[in-house]
Amino acid sequence: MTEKQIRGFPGTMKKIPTKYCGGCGHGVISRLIAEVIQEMELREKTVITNPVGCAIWADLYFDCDSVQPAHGRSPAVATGVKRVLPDHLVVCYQGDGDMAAIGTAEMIHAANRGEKFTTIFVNNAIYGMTGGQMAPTSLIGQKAVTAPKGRDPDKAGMGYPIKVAELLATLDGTRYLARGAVNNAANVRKTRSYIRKAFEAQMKGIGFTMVEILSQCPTNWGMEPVQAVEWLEQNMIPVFPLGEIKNSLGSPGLQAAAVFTADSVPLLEAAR
Ligand SMILES: Cc1ncc(C[n+]2csc(CCOP(=O)(O)OP(=O)(O)O)c2C)c(N)n1
Ligand code: SF4
Ligand SMILES: [Mg+2]
Repeated sequence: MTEKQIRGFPGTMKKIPTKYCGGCGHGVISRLIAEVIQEMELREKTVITNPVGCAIWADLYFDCDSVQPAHGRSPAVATGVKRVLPDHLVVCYQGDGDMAAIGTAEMIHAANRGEKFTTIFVNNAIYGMTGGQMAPTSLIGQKAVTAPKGRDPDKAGMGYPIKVAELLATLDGTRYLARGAVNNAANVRKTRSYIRKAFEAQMKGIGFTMVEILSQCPTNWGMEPVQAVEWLEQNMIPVFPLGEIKNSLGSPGLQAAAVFTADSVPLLEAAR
C-alpha cells in the first residue's frame, strides 16, 4: 500500500519546539492560523502582533513578520500597522487577560472604529503565563490563585464572565465575530473555517473581524490534558456558546445595522 500524506507541516511555521505545556490549546490555534496563511499564500504579506501572555513567543513559531506591543495594546498597534500596510493581513493574537482586562479600551475602540484587522482571541478563562490569576472570562465558581474559593460575583464582587464576542456584536464597526474551540477535531476544523472567513473578509477590506477560541490551560486549571478538554466541554461551552455570533459581511457599509445569524439571536438573549 502506498502512503499518502494527508496534511503537511505549514511552511508558515518554524520547525522548533514550542514552549507550551502539554495539552495547551495555544499550539493548535497557532497551527490553524499558520495553515490558513499558507493556504491563502499570504506569508510575505502577514504581520502578527504577539500578545503578552503564553503566546508571547509567537514570533518564534510563525515564519512571518511580527510586532511585540506592550500588554493589552495590540489593537492600537495593529491599527497602525494595518493603516500603513492596508494590503497586508494583520493578525492581532490576544489572550483573555491581554484583551479583556488590561486591553479592554483598545479592543472596544478598535472594534468600534471598524479597524480592518483580525483578532484571534484565545479564551482560556485564566491568566496562563503569570500563574493562574482570575481573568474577566473566568467562570462563576472557578478557582484561581486570586479567587481561591472560586469566582464569586455577588459576595466578593468579582463580576461575571465577560462574553467578548457578544459584547462586540453590539458595535456597528464589527462585521464578523465567531466563537470556536479546540477541544475536538470537529471544532478544530470549524474554528479553522472561521479563521479563513475572517481573513478573507479582512483581505477584501471589510471591517473588524474576530474569532474567539475556547482553549485548554491544563496547567493552571490544575488538570490532566484529557480532563481539561472535558472541563472545557462541560463548563465553558455552556457559558460561551460556539458559532457565528455576528455575520454582517454582506452588508454594504460600516454603518449597517448588525445582522445576527439565526443561531446568535438566542445566544445574545441568553447573554443579557
Ligand atoms: C503592563 C503589564 N501588566 C502586567 C503584566 C503581567 N502579565 C503578563 S502576561 C499576563 C496575563 C496573561 O494572560 P492572558 O492574556 O489570558 O494570556 P494566557 O497566558 O492565558 O494565554 C499578565 C497580567 C505585564 N507583563 N505587563
Ligand atoms: S500555562 Fe496554560 S496557557 Fe500557558 S502554556 Fe501552559 S497550558 Fe498553555
Ligand atoms: Mg488567558
